[in-house]
Amino acid sequence: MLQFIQCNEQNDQSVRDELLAGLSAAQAFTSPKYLYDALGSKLFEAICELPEYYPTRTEALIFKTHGRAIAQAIGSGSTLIDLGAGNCAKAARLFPGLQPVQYVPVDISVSFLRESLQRLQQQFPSIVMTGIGMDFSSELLLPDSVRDKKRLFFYPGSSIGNFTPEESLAFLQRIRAACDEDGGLLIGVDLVKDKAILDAAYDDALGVTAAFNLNLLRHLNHLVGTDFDVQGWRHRGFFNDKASRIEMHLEAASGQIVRWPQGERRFERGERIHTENSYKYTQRSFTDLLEQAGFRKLSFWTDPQQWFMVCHAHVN
Ligand code: AVI
Repeated sequence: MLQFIQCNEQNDQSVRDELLAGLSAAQAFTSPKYLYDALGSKLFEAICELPEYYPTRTEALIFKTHGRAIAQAIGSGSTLIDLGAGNCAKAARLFPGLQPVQYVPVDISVSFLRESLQRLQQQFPSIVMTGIGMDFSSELLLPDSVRDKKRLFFYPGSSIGNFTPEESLAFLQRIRAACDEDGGLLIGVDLVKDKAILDAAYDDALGVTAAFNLNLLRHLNHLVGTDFDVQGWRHRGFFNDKASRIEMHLEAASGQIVRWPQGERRFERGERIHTENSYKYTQRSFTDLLEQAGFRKLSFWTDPQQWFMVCHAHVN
């Protein structure tokens, strides 16, 4: 059985209001979710192929090496809720081991899920599949057609790092609240490591991450009618070890006046727009966060270099 549901769609005016408030702030900023228009999503896929960007392949290695132990820790028959499912490929690799009863991919737009889910349903006809279009970063109200028994929330790729620690705690608490006594979370988390490795992963030699970051300006021009000139801006991506996070910024290469229908702003040379954070954790700091959110019985799997971690957190 295959079903598609669109939940909370943000309207164009509230997107414009949110973006212009960020661009007009003393320290300009935008939410990382605006990095992902059609081209941005393709550029992110290209990032995942880069030699410098270790998270994707390291997480895949952990699932390959420890897949059996992970499936054993979780057990079969779950309601697998895939947050930020994209093309559903990562979750599909878990189906043989986990044997979920229902698969619920969630992504910002339900139309994005349609094609992959139709293909997957043909491959796994016995799994009930319910695609949901929802921005789950601020609320997690699942429709009644999602079974409430043994929910397993799947959040791979270290996307939790793109929330601030406060947002992460609130997000994990919402997941905890949406689980029954047998529920849990399977999550990928990027770990603190040598600064040179982190810096290279977010400022690669080919300039793909730079293109991904700069493409935001084209997306903003489309969404709010700004007239950003991409050529006038430079990508900055580096590890801030005090805050334990990668920071991505766009820096004005020379003085820039940016205009939009009801306003404008001048950026001096060197002034920045903060476009993304990617927090890096230690096993200890992430354990604290999970315990604070109310999870118990934690299991961890990592790679030989301890660069990345997959964690299963059970409710009881
Ligand atoms: C999606 N997210 C986990 C990526 C990250 O590593 O924080 C986004 C990214 N930004 C630059 N490179 C990749």
